[in-house]
This record gives sequence, structure tokens and C-alpha cells, in this order.
Amino acid sequence: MSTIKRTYCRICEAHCGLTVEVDELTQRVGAVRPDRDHPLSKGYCCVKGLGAGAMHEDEARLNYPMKRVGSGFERIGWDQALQEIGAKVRKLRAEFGPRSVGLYTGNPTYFSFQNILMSAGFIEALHSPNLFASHSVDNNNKLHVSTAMYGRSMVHPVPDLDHTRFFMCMGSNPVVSQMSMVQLPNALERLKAIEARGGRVVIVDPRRTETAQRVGQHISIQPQTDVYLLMAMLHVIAHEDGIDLAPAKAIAHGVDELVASASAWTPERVAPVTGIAASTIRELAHAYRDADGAALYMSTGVNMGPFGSIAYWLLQGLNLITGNIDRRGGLLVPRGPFDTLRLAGWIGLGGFNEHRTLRGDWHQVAGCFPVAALPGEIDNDDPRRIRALFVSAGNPVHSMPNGAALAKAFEKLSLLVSIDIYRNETSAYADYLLPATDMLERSDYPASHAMLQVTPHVQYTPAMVEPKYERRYEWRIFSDLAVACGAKPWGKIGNLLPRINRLLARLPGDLELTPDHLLALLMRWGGEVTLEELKREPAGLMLPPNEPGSFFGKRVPTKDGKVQLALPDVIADLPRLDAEEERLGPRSGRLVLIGQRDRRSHNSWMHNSPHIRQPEGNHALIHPDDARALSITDGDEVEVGSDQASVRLRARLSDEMRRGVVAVPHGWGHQNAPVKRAASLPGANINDVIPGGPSQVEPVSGMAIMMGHEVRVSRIEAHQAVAPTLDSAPRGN
Ligand SMILES: Nc1nc2c(c(=O)[nH]1)N[C@H]1C(S)=C(S)[C@@H](COP(=O)(O)OP(=O)(O)OC[C@H]3O[C@@H](n4cnc5c(=O)[nH]c(N)nc54)[C@H](O)[C@@H]3O)O[C@H]1N2
Ligand SMILES: Nc1nc2c(c(=O)[nH]1)N[C@H]1C(S)=C(S)[C@@H](COP(=O)(O)OP(=O)(O)OC[C@H]3O[C@@H](n4cnc5c(=O)[nH]c(N)nc54)[C@H](O)[C@@H]3O)O[C@H]1N2
Ligand code: SF4
Ligand SMILES: [Mo]
Repeated sequence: MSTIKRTYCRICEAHCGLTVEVDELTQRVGAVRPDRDHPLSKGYCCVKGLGAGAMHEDEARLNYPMKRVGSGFERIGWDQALQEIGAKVRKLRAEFGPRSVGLYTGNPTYFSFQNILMSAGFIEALHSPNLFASHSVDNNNKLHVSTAMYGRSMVHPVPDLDHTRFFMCMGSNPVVSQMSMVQLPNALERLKAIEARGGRVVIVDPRRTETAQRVGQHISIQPQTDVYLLMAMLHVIAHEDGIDLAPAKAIAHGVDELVASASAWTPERVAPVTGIAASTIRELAHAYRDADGAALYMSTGVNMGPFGSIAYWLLQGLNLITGNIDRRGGLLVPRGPFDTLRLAGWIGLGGFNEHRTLRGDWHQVAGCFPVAALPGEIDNDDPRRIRALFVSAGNPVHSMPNGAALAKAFEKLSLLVSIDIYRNETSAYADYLLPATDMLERSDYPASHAMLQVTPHVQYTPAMVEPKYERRYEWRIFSDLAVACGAKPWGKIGNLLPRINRLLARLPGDLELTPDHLLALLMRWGGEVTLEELKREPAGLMLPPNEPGSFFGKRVPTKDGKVQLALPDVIADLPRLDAEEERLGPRSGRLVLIGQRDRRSHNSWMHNSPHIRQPEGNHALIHPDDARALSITDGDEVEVGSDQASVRLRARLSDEMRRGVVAVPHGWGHQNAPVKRAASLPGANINDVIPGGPSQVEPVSGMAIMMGHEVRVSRIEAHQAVAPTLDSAPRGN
């Protein structure tokens, strides 16, 4: 008998409500549909979320623990896997110390309460600082600047989209991506509503994106130069017009330092580098300053450039000195169902710490080292180097620039363990594969997004079905691993759970402490709603709206409660703007590479999904005039190359591209992937071309630079082989 259950999607920030048809007897999942009665998403969802059922049932999933035997993998039992991994880690730690163990946590980590709770706890319980996270390839600049400005990495004022009169969106394509570091479903409708109210939406992007085609005014910008645009806006507002800085000085230190940084950056000066006319910049600055509630927002298109930290500092600074933070229609700082900031203060989350890498002297951002430093931390001569690496919910060999260097470094490891729902390009190098549950198999709460909600709402989902085969909850995997690897008692929560459970196991009955128990405690402490109440409301409950005036002077988690704008490392980086100004502007005869996201694709992993048809793979999108100059026509096969490597792709021509820029979606090119379906798809991995390593990061935060590299694009002669299309390649598994 089938029942319809309600849950929410945990693939991207939107967290759309879904309904799931479940046969209670067989535990088979049938249709997954949008939840029309969900108070936020109201029936909105995308094809990725609808594929959750097919992904759950997919026979190509990783269903059992596996061990490398020769060049293949052999199924083993959980006990054997834990025992063997534990023995190896104990030996390495005894011989080489705690730093010999490392953990990389990928993007899906942040969509699983139990994973965030337990994965960082696991590595901490082993007393190793070697945690690496995918946020150093998407948002490290933001996390770093927020830690320095506001005292905690989780403070990111979110645009009050439902009241704003001016919204400028830089380097984001909400229609496809649903944005990052801000949580709301169906962003397009909210942006359209701004215009319907008579407000203004500005989309700054080198491509006339799907978003720019549907809403607002598109401003085409030369890649990597948003920082100059922001400088000029600050120049106009603070130097030309002379805004009253007294209100800003009452809430922030370093206002003068911020303002001084823009003294030389007139609109006339930045026009050539940005490709935006001085008059346009001045008009934008005035419209932003004069709007009755305005918000500047930036995302990965800017984060992934060379000036992510300076840009976010300027963006926050502009929002602050114009009085737009903590005000209606500007940007607000959500609280969540419990006080995350107070909790973070107690347990030491999201602040600065002393940890450094062995080589390169990288500091941590939000508790993690940059992924760009990972190959060097494995492959070096220091006896304390990383020798055992756990990779959880990630595919760095494919998703980070120059993954080949990481794969090469893996040769130096004594142990590589992947915890994933599929096999991927990274786990192809592993010694052990541990199968995790998918989102329909686990209970959840959107912990990472509580402070990023445009409309505060809280939801909890129970597991829809039992875990299939031998897939295991991530909290249990990390908990068992901590014990097996000999973690010493009484670290933070991640270690507490396994310790308490070991004590409980000695008592009669089936007592066990789970992440849900901790969640229940947190909810009770928060005082807004209990977990029991949430369990009765499967589509969640609305929380009080984000409150203007609730942040400054009340909740700013710095030592003296004031914002800090004089950030020494950011200010020390400013001379790079002068040094790079000449190089970055538009120039004929070269093409710079940017990224592009696809509705049917999610970084590197949706390509295993049997539900989504992706017959075309990725492409190189170029402007018709650039194509003509290179004798390229639509559909030609082209080579896109850098000094590091080149790949072959189909050319697509469109005047939505800015001239001199080529866009290539990432995550594709799985010809060597262990899952046949992904391997059968055409396309190429653009991260082979994008230069990686410690020299290719934004120096302040260690954020990987992935946008704006110069590439060669040339046509491949017709007689040369073309990549297979789905129709000519083997299907499925
Ligand atoms: N060139 C270029 N490269 C980029 C980007 C770009 O714009 N351009 N974008 C970057 C960005 S923003 C990101 S976030 C990174 C992402 O890079 P990563 O975080 O390393 O990961 P993904 O490639 O998304 O792979 C995620 C893995 O998690 C697995 N998985 C999915 N759900 C679960 C789960 O519930 N539990 C477990 N244990 N595993 C699960 C999937 O099977 C997959 O193997 O890629 C970056 N790479
Ligand atoms: N369908 C789908 N949705 C996703 C993902 C996915 O892979 N597929 N990934 C998820 C993840 S992990 C993340 S982090 C978020 C990211 O969400 P977004 O940050 O919105 O990412 P994108 O959609 O890649 O949009 C980045 C935009 O920046 C533009 N851009 C490139 N260079 C520059 C520049 O120098 N300046 C400016 N102003 N713009 C520039 C690109 O043209 C592109 O339109 O998306 C999430 N949602
Ligand atoms: S937009 Fe798609 S992937 Fe993102 S949460 Fe909604 S259904 Fe899931
Ligand atoms: Mo991301």
C-alpha cells in the first residue's frame, strides 16, 4: 500500500518541499512531486529534486562497504571495514601523530544535519587540524571576511527581497542555481516581485544569463573586475557625494579605512577595466544610495575571482555605510529557531583559530584549510604529513581545479576512504568505500541555512524509508569510525555522541543518543518550537520575520559588539588592485574562461542520476563575433586549453555571451568514472584546464580562483573524432 509522505529537498539552498510516494510494505519509493502546500516553495521545485526517488532506487548506487583488491573492489562487511580502517589509522597515529589523518568534506555535507555535526567532530576527536572543505571552492572569501568583520563565519546579512527597492546581484544566476549563502525557493518570483512593486533589479554578469533574460537590467562586466565596480560605487557615494558617516561609525570600527581605500577609484578610472561606462556606474551608485531599502549581493562569479575577499569587504562596507544592514528592505541578519551565534560562541565555532598547514602556512577559514593546499599536505617530506585521508560527500579529484595533482598526491597515502552514495572519480583511488544513506533515508533539519533565510521558517523531516541494502547513516559511520580509530574521550559534540553511546550500550534496553536527540534539545533551548511540534508539521512552521534593528548593538558577536571594517589582511591586499588593473581589462585577441551552471546538473554528481536526461554534456559558449574570428561555427568541436591541459568540447554560439569570454559548465567529463551512466555521457572536465594549486588562490582567504583564466580556443578539424553523444553511447548500468 502506498502512502504519500512529505519531506524537503536537500540538493541546493532552496530546500523545496517535496512529496514522496512510498510503498510501506516493500519500502519502494515511487513518484517524487513538488509539495504544493509547502508554505515557502508552494509547489516550486526542479528536475534534480524530482529525481530523488530514482536516485534512491538506483542500482548503480554504492550499496555495501567495499575494499580495494588489486585493481578492483570487493564487497566486505561493515565490521571488517571499520576494524581494518581503525587498525590502520591507530597505527599511523601512533607512529606519525594526529596530523597524519585528514578529512575532506564536500558540498552535500552542508545539506545534512547529521553530517555537519559528526564529520568535523570526527576529525577533531582525532586531534587533527586537517579538515578541508568544499567551501574553499565556493565561499571562503565570504566566510573569512565575516569572521573578521562580525566575529563569526556564519554572519551573512541576507537581502530583504520582499521589501527591497533596489537589488544588485553580482555573479549569480538564481534562475538556475537558486543562489548561494542565502536561502529561498524560487528566487525568480521574488526578484520579479521587486520590479512589480516598482523597485529595481540589476544583474551584473559577463553573460546575459537565464536570470538576466527574465528580470531586471543586465549589466555586462569584464570577468574578475567587480571589485573595481564596487570601489567606484564607494568612491561616488563616500568621496564625490560625501555621505554622513556618523551612523556607520557608531556601529563599526574602521569606517575611515574602508572609505580611504576608494579614494583613487573614480568611475572614469574603472570604466576601462570593467567595461562599464562611468556614467552608468555613477547612476547605479546614486540609485543604490537613494533607494528606500537597497541590497548589494554577490555570489560565486565574484567569489571565484582573484579578489573575492576585497570584493565582499567592499560589498558589506557599502551596505553598512549606506545604512542598509539591519534595516527593512536592505539586509537582515536572521536568528533561526535557536540562537546559532550564541551556541557558536559557547562551542567555539566559526571564529579564528591558530591552526596552520604544514606547508605554505595556510590558515583555516571556518575551521577548514583550503582544498588547494591538500595535495601539498599529502605529498611532502615532513614525517607529519597526511597519510590517511577520508573523503565524505565530495569528489575533489573532479570538482577542484587540476584534480590530477590531487590524484597524483594520493599515491603517497597509506589509506584513502570514501564515504559517499555513489562511486566517483575520487573514490576510484580509495582503499575503502563506505555507503551512506541518501536524503530520503535520513531524518534532517537544514542547520547550515538557519541564518541565511530570507523568510524564516523551520522544518524537520523524518526519514521517508528505511536505508536500502547496507547504506548507513553518516552519523553512525563517523561515530563508529571515531571509536575504531581510537579517538580520545571528551572532545566536542561529534565525539560526545559515540562516547555516550558506548556507555549507554552497557545499560539494558536499546538506548542510543542520536543527532535527533541533540536537535530536540537545541529546539527546546531556542524556545520557538519543539521537535515534537515540528514532527506534527511535515512542511514546517513559519518563524517570526527577520527583524530590522535586531542585530547592531544587540547580537554582533565581536568582542565589543561593534563591526570591524579595518581588516589588516584585506587592506594589505589592496595594492594588487593597482597591479592587476592593466592586465584584467577587455583585450582583443584573448578569451577568458568563466563557468556556467545547468538546471539538470549539480556539480559533479547528478550525472549518475537515471532520472535526468542530459544528452548533450557540456559545451563552450562563445559570442558569434569571437567565433567568427576563430573560424568556429555552432556545433563545431573545439579545443579549450591552458598551459596545464586542454579538453575537447562542442562550441555553442550566443550573443548572450560577452565578447572575449567563453563559458564552460563544470562537473562534466566522466569518461573514466566508475558509474557507467555518467561515463556514457559526452562532455569534458573543465577543471583539467583550470590551473590549480596554492598559487591559484585568492591570497587572503585561500579561495580557489576558477573564473577568468585566459584560455586558447581553437576548432578541431572535421576528420578528427568527436565525443560520443548519449544516443551512440552505452546507456545506464
Ligand atoms: N570549474 C568549476 N569547478 C567547480 C565549480 C565551478 O563553478 N567551476 N563549483 C564548485 C562548487 S560551488 C562546489 S560546491 C564544488 C563541489 O565539489 P565537491 O563538494 O567535492 O563535490 P561534488 O562534485 O558536488 O560531489 C559530491 C559527492 O557527494 C555525493 N553525495 C551526494 N549526496 C550525498 C550524501 O547525502 N551523503 C554522502 N556521503 N555523499 C553524498 C555525490 O555522490 C558526489 O560524489 O565544486 C566546485 N567546482
Ligand atoms: N542547477 C544547479 N544548481 C546549483 C548548482 C549546480 O551545480 N547546478 N550548484 C550549487 C552550488 S554548490 C552553488 S555554490 C551555487 C552557486 O550559485 P551561483 O553563485 O548563483 O552560481 P552560478 O549559477 O554559477 O552563477 C555564477 C554567475 O557568475 C557569472 N560570472 C562569472 N564570472 C563573473 C565575474 O567576474 N563577475 C560577475 N559579476 N559574474 C561572473 C557567471 O556567468 C554566472 O552567471 O549553486 C548551487 N545550485
Ligand atoms: S531547486 Fe531543485 S535541487 Fe534545489 S532544493 Fe529545489 S528541488 Fe531541490
Ligand atoms: Mo558550491
